[in-house]
Order: sequence, then structure tokens, then C-alpha cells
Amino acid sequence: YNNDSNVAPKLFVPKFEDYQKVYNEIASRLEEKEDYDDGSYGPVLVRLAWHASGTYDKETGTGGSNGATMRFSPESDHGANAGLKAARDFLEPVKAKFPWITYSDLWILAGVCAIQEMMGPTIPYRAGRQDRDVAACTPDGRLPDAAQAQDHLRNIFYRMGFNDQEIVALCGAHALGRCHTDRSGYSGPWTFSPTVLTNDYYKLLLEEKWQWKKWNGPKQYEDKKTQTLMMLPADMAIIQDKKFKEWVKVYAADNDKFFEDFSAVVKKLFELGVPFKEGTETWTFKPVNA
Ligand code: ZEM
Repeated sequence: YNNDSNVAPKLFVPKFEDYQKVYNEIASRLEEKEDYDDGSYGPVLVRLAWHASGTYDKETGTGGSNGATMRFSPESDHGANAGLKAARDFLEPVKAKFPWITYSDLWILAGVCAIQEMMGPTIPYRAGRQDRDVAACTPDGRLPDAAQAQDHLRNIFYRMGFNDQEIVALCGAHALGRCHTDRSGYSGPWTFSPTVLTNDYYKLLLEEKWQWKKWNGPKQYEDKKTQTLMMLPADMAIIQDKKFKEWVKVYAADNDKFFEDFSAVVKKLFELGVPFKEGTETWTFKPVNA
């Protein structure tokens, strides 16, 4: 049987080393493209991974990071996802170079890479997400609305399976990035170092005086002192709510504790709705530029 058609095609089974190569490629593109926004695509990559995951509904098992259905309309056109094309486009050349990786695994790997490269904690990662088609798009309205407060946050995040401590730990991601008037309508960064992950979000929430910003845009807060930082009504809700505020104090006082809890809760977020095969290994990637 010296006939090629009788030879089973060799399946490429990617290993840890292969995913580390993809990680390295994302990290080097982050370094290279430093003329974007505050100097990094990192924050918008984190937002992409979060919006891919945060559609999860634990009752129906729908949504979550398995599927990458934000590639398709209607999900790509949901108001909450405005501006995330920048993140998806950033990753296209990476997908082209490593076509074996699914979009779903790539978007989450990019979130992990961005957090680590922006000096955040190590985020353990498992591979195995499968892309799904347009039929798996989730309905609009599953992601939180920035104009609302604690009841809404609890409704939305309990639906994903998170508790109060986890909600507050997740919000610390707002140490990164900014609001864009042409995306959400809101404006400005939460911290003075939007491309470095720190617990400053919690410190600023507690330590600064916050006032309504006087402008024609949606209702948001600004810090009284410099009027350059912002908080969304949803951010302010976590110090207006007694139970949430206890966790804000914990994370404001202890960056190590924030990093530990943030790593655990982001791993949980990024794995919502993913049917991993039994025995799937958990990997940690070596940071490149951090
Ligand atoms: Zn965000 N987020 N988010 N967030 N978010 C924005 C930007 C970023 C809420 C929200 O309405 C907004 C989480 C939770 C919540 C990031 C990560 C995570 C923006 C601005 C808004 C309006 C978008 C724009 O204009 O570009 C609300 C209401 C939340 C509920 C608590 C969680 C959880 C996150 C990750 C774990 C990040 C990194 C950004 C910055 C994006 C960028 O482009 O700079």
C-alpha cells in the first residue's frame, strides 16, 4: 500500500509550546503598535475577552467564551460591543500566522497576554474552545449597563455565576483603558496609568472626591481634583453598596490580595461555558515584556 490516499493525514495537535508562540506573537505586536490610544492595544484586548465571556447564562448554558460569535452580526453590532472591531482586527494577522488556533481560544489568550504584559498577575489558561456559527449569537442585553447600579450589577453577574466578592474583583479591570465617546459615549480613563494593572481603581474610588461631570454626554463622574479621571455610575455603585464596599477596601489596601483574587476570577470568567475535555492541562505563559 504505497499509496498516499491510504495514509491517514497527520493531525497537528498543538501543545503548550505552540500556544506560547501565539502568546509571544501577541506580546510582540503589543510592543510594536504603541501608537494606539494610551500606548497599547492591551486594554481593548482585555475588553474583547471579557465581552466574549460575559454573555454566559448559567441557567441555559448559553453564551460564554466558547464560540467567538462576536465575529458575526447581530452580536458584533450590540451597543455594548462598540469599538471591539479594533481588537478583533488587531488579532487577524495572528490568526493568519497560526491558523490552527480557534478564534475563541485566540481572543481569550489575547486577554491573558494583555493582562500579563500590562504587569498584571499570571492568568492560568486552558485551551479547547471551539468556534461556533452565527446561530450561537447571544441576545443583546447580557452585558452590564454602565448607567445602572448595584441591583443591576448583581442581576447580570449572578446570572454568570459570580458572587459579590468576585464582582468587585472583576471591576478592578477598570484600572486599565478608558472610555471613548465614539464607542460607549463616556469619556476618559479611570486611573493615571491605564496601561499598567494596579489596584489604583479601588484606591481612587475611596480616596478621591467624585462629582458629576458637567457636559452633554451621558451621566458620569469626574474626580474633583484634576477632572481628568472618570467613574461610571456602575463603578460608583460598588462604593455605594455596603457589601461591595467592604471588598473595595480590601483590594485598595492590598495589591497582592487583589492580584490573587483577580487572577482566579478572570480565569473563571474566561472559562464560562467552555466544555473542556477531561484532563485538559492548565498552562501559565511566560511574560515577554512585563
Ligand atoms: Zn468595562 N467598560 N465594564 N469591564 N472595560 C468599558 C471599558 C473597559 C462596564 C462598562 O460599561 C464599560 C468590566 C466590567 C464593566 C474593561 C474591562 C472590564 C467601557 C468604555 C464601559 C462603558 C468602553 C469604551 O468607550 O471604549 C460595566 C458597566 C461593567 C460592570 C461592572 C469587566 C468585568 C472587565 C474585565 C474583567 C476594559 C479593559 C475597558 C477599557 C477598554 C479600552 O478600550 O480602553
